[in-house]
This record gives sequence, C-alpha cells and structure tokens, in this order.
Amino acid sequence: MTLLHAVPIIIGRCKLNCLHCKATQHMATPEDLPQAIAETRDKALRELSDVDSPEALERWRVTYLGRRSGLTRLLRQISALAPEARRQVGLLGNQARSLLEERLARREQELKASVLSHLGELERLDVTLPGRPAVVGRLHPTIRMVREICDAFVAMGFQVVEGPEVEWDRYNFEMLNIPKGHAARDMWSTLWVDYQDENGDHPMLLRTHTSPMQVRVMENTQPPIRVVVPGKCYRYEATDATHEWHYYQIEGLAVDEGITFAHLKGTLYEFARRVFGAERQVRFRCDYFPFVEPGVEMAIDCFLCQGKGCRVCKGTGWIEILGAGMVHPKVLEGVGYDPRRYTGFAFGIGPERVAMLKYGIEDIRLFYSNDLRFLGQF
Ligand code: FA5
Repeated sequence: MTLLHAVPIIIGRCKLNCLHCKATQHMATPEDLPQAIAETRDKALRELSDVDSPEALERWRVTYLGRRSGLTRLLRQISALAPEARRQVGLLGNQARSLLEERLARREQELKASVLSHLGELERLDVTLPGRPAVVGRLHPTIRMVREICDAFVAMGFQVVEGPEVEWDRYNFEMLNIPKGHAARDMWSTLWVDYQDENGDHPMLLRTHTSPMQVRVMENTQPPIRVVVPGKCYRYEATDATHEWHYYQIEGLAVDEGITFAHLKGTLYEFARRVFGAERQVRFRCDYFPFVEPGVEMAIDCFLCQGKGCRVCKGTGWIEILGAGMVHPKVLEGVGYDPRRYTGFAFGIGPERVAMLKYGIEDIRLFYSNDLRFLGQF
C-alpha cells in the first residue's frame, strides 16, 4: 500500500505540536496508521472483556470511542492522507470503530442481564422479610365517635337522620322559640350567608346547632318519634381547648304521649354508661335553652384532673358534653302537635367533647389541624 502524504507525520511525539496532532504530540506516520488502528482496536477488545460494571464500561467508552480517544485521534489523521490511501485507511478505521461500538452495546446488554439476575437472587432471598405496609386511610376520630354515639342510641330504638348544614333562620331560630331580636340569639354566634331576600333580610346561615332538625323531623312525621341527627355545626367564636368554630353535634329527639323528664335522664345515663363505662361521674344542672322547658346541661367529670380542676375543665372539674330538656310546648304547637297530648325530650351532644373525655385529648383544636401524628393514633 502506498501512502502519500503532504505533511510529515511522525510516530511517537509530534515535534511540531501542531494542528494535526491537536497538541497531543502523538502522531503516526501514514505507513503506520493501519497498524496503529488495528493495535488500538485489539487492545480495546482485550480490555473490554475485563469490564465488569456499568461505570467501568463508561470509562472504556470514553477511552476508546470518546472524542479525545486514541482511535478518534488516529481517524482524524486520515483526512491528511492522499485520496487513495484515505479511502483504504478510512475503511479500516470505520470498521474498527463500528466493531468497538457493536461490542460496547453487547457488553452493555450482558452487564444489564447480570445485574437483573443478581437482583433476582436478592429477591429470592427477600421472601422471608415482612412486606412493606400499605398506607391505608382510616376514619377521622370525630366520625368514629359520632358512629359510636349513634350506635348507642340505635340500640335504644332511635333512628339516624341527617339535615342541611346551610339552614334558614326560620328553622335555626324562629321555630325554636327564638324570634328576631330575642336575647338568646347571642348564645349562638352566627355565620350568616351573604344572601338577601326581597325584604332585605339575611335569612340564610350556617347552622349553629343541629336543633333545627327537631322542627324539620316533626314537620314531616307524626309521633311516636325517636331520632338522632349527627351533623356539622358552625359558630363565629374564638377557639380554645374546648371550643372550635366548626364541630359536630348529635341531636336527639323523642316525642310521644307520656314522655317525662325521667325518660330523658334514663336515656342519657344509659348513653353515658355505654360510651364511658359505669365508673364515670355524670352531673345534670339546670340550663336555659328557649326551645326546652325545663332545660339542663349534662357534664362528665374531667378526665385529666379527675374532677379536681385544671386548664381543660377551666378549673371546674367537669366538662359539659350536652344540652337537653323537655321540648317546649310552643315548639310542639309550631309544628302542629297538640302539647296537651304529646310531650318529648331533646338533647344536643358534642361528639368531639365526648372523644376528649374518652381518649384524654387535651385540646379540641387537634381534631381539625390535620396533624397525622394525632389522627394516626385513632
Ligand atoms: C345547643 O347547641 C343546643 N342546641 C343543645 C340542645 C339540644 C339543648 C336540644 C336542648 C335540647 P350548646 O350550645 O350548649 O347547645 O351546645 C351543645 C353541645 O355542643 C355542647 O355541650 C358541646 O358539647 C358542643 N359544643 C357547643 N359549642 C361548641 C364548640 N364551639 N366547639 C365544640 N363543641 C361545642
């Protein structure tokens, strides 16, 4: 093979440190170029058989096929050859490069396959390990409490019904013997809906208690009635350890001939016994609600201080959990019942307060602060 060249090319160190050697100072003479390419190719193939990791393979690729690799440098020199020699040596160079690329791809596949089979072995070893626990949701503690309380009343013959959270003034107040301007409206700090009727009034609100459902149920049913109504309520008030601005209530209503205050007390004692156990203390005290007469509040001795007085019970030793009383004759009349024939009792329980007592939760605000460390305990 006659290899002609216009520029002197020296094997070993390039004395010129010129454009052709790209300052690498390593050049081959035209006669040596085919042999240099073959030697580089063979050396690369020998080393490839020792490559045993993806990292080593990448190093090999950079060394033999990278832009600054020996082979690339040799191939660059081909352009300086005479046309005939350029064609022959170029063919040789391209074949060498293709061969190395093909072997590189093959080795890559082999390494991948061996990593996978290694993983397979590891998996076979892993079968004795416990599986990863699946992250599953659970019921919110309030909902658990609501269900538990409802179950206690269902066992005593009550039905469960539900009603709207956005309510009319008429049901939340007026039909419950709390007309406009009545001082008792202040007891229920109200969130009003921004809606005006034709008289310029704001008759719509977020219900402040579940008592409006007493009226809705009585309007649509005839005695005997025994219902419990769980649902969300809203009040525009400052929060503290026992007050939230949104919380649940469970309303209870029983109407029939001959219902007395003794039935009310007996039912609520039974509820307290089922939910808290027999050892917990229960206290009834007179209270005022315009829609009952007489009215009471029921409290349970504080779980934290056992009745001595602390921050949670505000020093009283008791935590109020419900308001109750005998349905006011005016309310019965309002729905068309004859109060001389029918009597009834009603109550409104705060399930978060019940859960606080039952599980020793010190702050009601924990229920709705979305802290999974708290919620995950139930
Ligand atoms: C009422 O809401 C009356 N509707 C209850 C009632 C029903 C009386 C039927 C008579 C007959 P009161 O405002 O006291 O009453 O609330 C009742 C219960 O709801 C309280 O005992 C308490 O457990 C709970 N509760 C009231 N306000 C809040 C609040 N801001 N945060 C958490 N729970 C509350």
